[in-house]
Amino acid sequence: MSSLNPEYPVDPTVQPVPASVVAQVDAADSTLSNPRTAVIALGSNMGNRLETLQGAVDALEDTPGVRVKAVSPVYETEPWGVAPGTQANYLNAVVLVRTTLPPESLLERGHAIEEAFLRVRAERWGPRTIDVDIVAYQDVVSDDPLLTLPHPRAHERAFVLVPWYDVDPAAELPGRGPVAGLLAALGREGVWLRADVELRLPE
Ligand code: A4P
Ligand code: MG
Repeated sequence: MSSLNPEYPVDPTVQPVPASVVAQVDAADSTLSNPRTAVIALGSNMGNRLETLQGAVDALEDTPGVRVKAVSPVYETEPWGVAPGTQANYLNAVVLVRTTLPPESLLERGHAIEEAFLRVRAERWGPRTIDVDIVAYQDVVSDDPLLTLPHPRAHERAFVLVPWYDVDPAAELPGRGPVAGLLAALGREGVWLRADVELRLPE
């Protein structure tokens, strides 16, 4: 029996792996090792708001397949979408992550974090200990109501655009354009920097 390498004699029963299969395996590998960028908005207007936001940041970092890359300053914001004076102010922040999780798994993790902080879903836009929204996942666009990407109301919310701009001034909202331009058009009304507090980037 002939062999190119005498130490590894050719076994005639073993078929060589076709190149196309090798390419598929390589593609799967590179997906796993090719993290995507996601933008996550955090908001809280019940309980110890700052502590809850920090807990959510830490829980994201503790998630296998998620790395927190940047955490924005904290903003005090007027509640959006409800009659004035009917709800407490929010604290809002935006977190940039790199993740190997698909968008649906990242949303599931967001819901698990909301549950961990005892969020009770009573009414839409009701007060909450924590809201974890996926603002954007790479350049994915989806109109699935279970996970709409980018978040359908992000472009009209200063409490999302202001902290997002802080952590990524060159950011673009897929389908809507640069965050800087959206923010210039919208203005910063109802959003105040809380320079006295900050969220820690997990080590
Ligand atoms: N869902 C679809 N797309 C997404 C996405 N990109 N990220 C679905 C997260 N969830 C998404 O959300 C309802 C459903 O939306 C989820 O089951 C998910 O499958 P929810 O968190 O259960 O309910 P909600 O948050 O009350 O409703 P909604 O419409 O998501 O509200 P928003 O848009 O999240 O607004 N004012 C200030 N100042 N700061 C705030 O943070 N937040 C809200 C909530 C209202 N006003 C606010 C703030
Ligand atoms: Mg929400």
